[in-house]
Amino acid sequence: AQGTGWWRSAVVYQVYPRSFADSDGDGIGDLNGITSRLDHLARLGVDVVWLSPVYASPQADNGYDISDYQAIDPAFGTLADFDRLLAEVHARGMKLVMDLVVNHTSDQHAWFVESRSSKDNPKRDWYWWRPAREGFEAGRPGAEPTNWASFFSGPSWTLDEATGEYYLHLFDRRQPDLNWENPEVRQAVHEMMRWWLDRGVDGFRMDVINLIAKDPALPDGALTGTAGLGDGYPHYGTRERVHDFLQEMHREVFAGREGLLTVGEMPGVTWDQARRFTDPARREVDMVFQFEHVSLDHGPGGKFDPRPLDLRALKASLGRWQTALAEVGWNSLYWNNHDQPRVVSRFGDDGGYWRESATALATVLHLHRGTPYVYQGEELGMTNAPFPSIDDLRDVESLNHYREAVAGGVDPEVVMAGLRAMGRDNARTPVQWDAGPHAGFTTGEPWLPVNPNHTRINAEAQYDDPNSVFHHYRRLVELRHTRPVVALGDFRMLLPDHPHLYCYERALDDARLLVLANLGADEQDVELEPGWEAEHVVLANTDRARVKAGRAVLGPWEALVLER
Ligand code: TEU
Repeated sequence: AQGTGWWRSAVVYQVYPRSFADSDGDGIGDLNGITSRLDHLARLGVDVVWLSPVYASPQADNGYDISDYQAIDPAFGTLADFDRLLAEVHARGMKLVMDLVVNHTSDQHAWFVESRSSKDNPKRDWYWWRPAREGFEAGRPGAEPTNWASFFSGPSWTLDEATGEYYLHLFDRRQPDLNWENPEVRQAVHEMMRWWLDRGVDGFRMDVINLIAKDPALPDGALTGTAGLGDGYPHYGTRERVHDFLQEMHREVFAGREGLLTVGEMPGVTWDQARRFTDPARREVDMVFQFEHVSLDHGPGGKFDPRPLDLRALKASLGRWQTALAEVGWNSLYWNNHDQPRVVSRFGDDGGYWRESATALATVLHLHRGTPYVYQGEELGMTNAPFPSIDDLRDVESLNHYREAVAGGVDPEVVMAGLRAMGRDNARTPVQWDAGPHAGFTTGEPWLPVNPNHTRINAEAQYDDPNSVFHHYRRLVELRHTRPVVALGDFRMLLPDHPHLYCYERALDDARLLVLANLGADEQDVELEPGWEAEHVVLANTDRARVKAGRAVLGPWEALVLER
């Protein structure tokens, strides 16, 4: 039922260009920097590089606000630099997947500049323009056409004084939403996608693609408790119409092309919806990024009010997705990306058990069924950063949240604590290549300071250490490439109610794989099913764990993989 997708045994590595490697000393990572570091990725053994946006952009949201889809931002280089990067990726036997950000453009995109210029501009209908709410004077609080909250704080509508109408932006006001109901918009996007595929790229990661189909009636959402704002999600998130758009995109762009990868980023998507999006027979996307497992530690006040993770809830969630997509569809597997705090700080222990917890979490994730994604620096065990004050943060989501929360009377130190734990800049500090100045990322001043722990945590120190986080990730990638049971085997969760152990079995024909991980600081004793012996251990993250007489004893954050 899975078709024969090559990506079932592949591992994807995400590059966030701004923070990967800077070749020209301006403090901002760039395409030539990425090209110069490709051997790092080849050494890790990954199959695909997903590049976060490098298109022309005012950088209000670090490139997720695009002003020209067919140009490279000068901060990142030129189209010639891009072609060279692509050729070098292909020369190493890897593929390159682009970020596709088409729920919205930048407010500086020529389409929006035209659209906002007058009410009768031919591109007016390319975006969502609406007058003030009936009975309200434009510009007054509450006059927004709907009560929808933006993902980045405040209302999702901004008044454009020139024409006296509001435009919709689910994210920042500098990211106006495209109107996908307009066929001209869809054709323009398809044409742009074909242009990149013709250039040789191997697919797309589609930004918030389940949010592109809005209910044209634009109803209000249920009140959320923040200053009259409502939850618009039911009216723009994962609506039936988005399946039409994705199937049309498949016909217009992907049909007849081989070897591509498409992954839809889908906030709020449920497993039953994901199964439809990724059913190969429906020709929509190969896999989706879901958010359930990275929302389990959100508290009553939302993502910036985190609570400790309950491991049982994590197992219930990931286990349910494994079961739901076992016969039809396909999972993507991730702990980290450019929007999430670093997993070793979030679900692990970035103090005393830094190496053990980084490698245990990696083991648990990578041996599930699905396609794993490694976010730059995760393979080095990079941690969250200190961020002493709000002046040290750059991310638009964090800055907007701080402004709104502090204006609403919340203690600034409480807000900072939430941002330190969950803010997106944690993922965006420069990659730690070596122990030298700015971690070898740049010869200039980095746009976001390097984490001071780079003197201890860096790539150079790990290449020569066979027990490093880097080599553990390398071995996990290798296991997927060499063991069909890792790529294709059935999944069975063990000990679902245990609060500290994460254990499961994979099975394909006669092959069995057993994963045992202690995600805590106390020693754990696991009783093994008959047949498992010490000689079956194929991977361990310490040399201390013991398998003997039908049991395994796992010390703090120890993980074992057995195979027979
Ligand atoms: O993110 C979409 C998304 O829903 C969230 O992860 C979001 O980043 C935020 O954390 C909500 O609290 C995608 C991109 O990955 C993100 O970088 C962009 O800022 C966003 O879309 C808009 O393009």
